[in-house]
Amino acid sequence: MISKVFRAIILGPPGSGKGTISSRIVKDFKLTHLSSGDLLRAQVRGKTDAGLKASEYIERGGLVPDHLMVDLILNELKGLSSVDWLLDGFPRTVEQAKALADEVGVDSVINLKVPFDVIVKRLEGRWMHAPSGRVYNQDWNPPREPGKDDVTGELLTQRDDDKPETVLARLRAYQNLTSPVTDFYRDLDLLKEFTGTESDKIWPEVHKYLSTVVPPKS
Ligand code: G5P
Ligand code: MG
Repeated sequence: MISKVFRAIILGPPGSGKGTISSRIVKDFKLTHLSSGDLLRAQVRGKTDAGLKASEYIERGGLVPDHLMVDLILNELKGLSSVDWLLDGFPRTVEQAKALADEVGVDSVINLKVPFDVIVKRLEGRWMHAPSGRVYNQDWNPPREPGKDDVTGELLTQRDDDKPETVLARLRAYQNLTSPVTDFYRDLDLLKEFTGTESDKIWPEVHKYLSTVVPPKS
């Protein structure tokens, strides 16, 4: 357990490995993982009002409107039993970053920098276990049994927004709207950037960095 509150954010373009690195952080540093994309997909599956509104933006590879996203995430954060968390995929615009800052402070912001051509290739091979958010890749980290989740044995699916044309729209949205979020956190002296093409090489660096900033575990 962590002895002092620690709140972190992981940023990076679609497919940069936020989910992959988050699952390793969560395991080693005992933070609660909150992925905005997983949260949205659960709302879409549950056909909630928010899910129905969000789905049209997600399908096109655009960003869900700020007010909807901010309400969803702040509400979810209030309901968490843990005070130590890792936000993955939020904030995605400067407006969202400001709305979060108005409610709660963060201690560290990790930014993954992975070239876009590497990303497009990766997303073609992504499979996921939608209920848990566990991600696989048919070439890089395949499930033990083809098409099935390692933990539950349930069927894996592909994300509709991983189609090549939607991936390009997501990368454009990232470039136009999400890149400025890194400047927001750089100005606050919270940003730590990691550049590379392989999560297995980025992860030891993230681990080393977090070990210097996360308060000792009791
Ligand atoms: P999401 O769900 O947040 P994205 O687009 O930000 O979606 P995504 O696609 O979930 O990010 P990731 O988490 O960064 O990517 O990457 P990942 O899943 O860990 O890895 C991608 C693939 O590469 C996997 O198959 C993995 O196994 C493989 N991989 C990882 N590392 C390596 C490696 O080293 N080598 C190889 N070969 N493979 C590797 O958001 C979805 C949508 O929801 C909305 C938007 O519409 C968005 O498009 N949304 C928001 N809208 C507004 N505001 C927000 N805050 C929003 N949040 C979500
Ligand atoms: Mg993800």
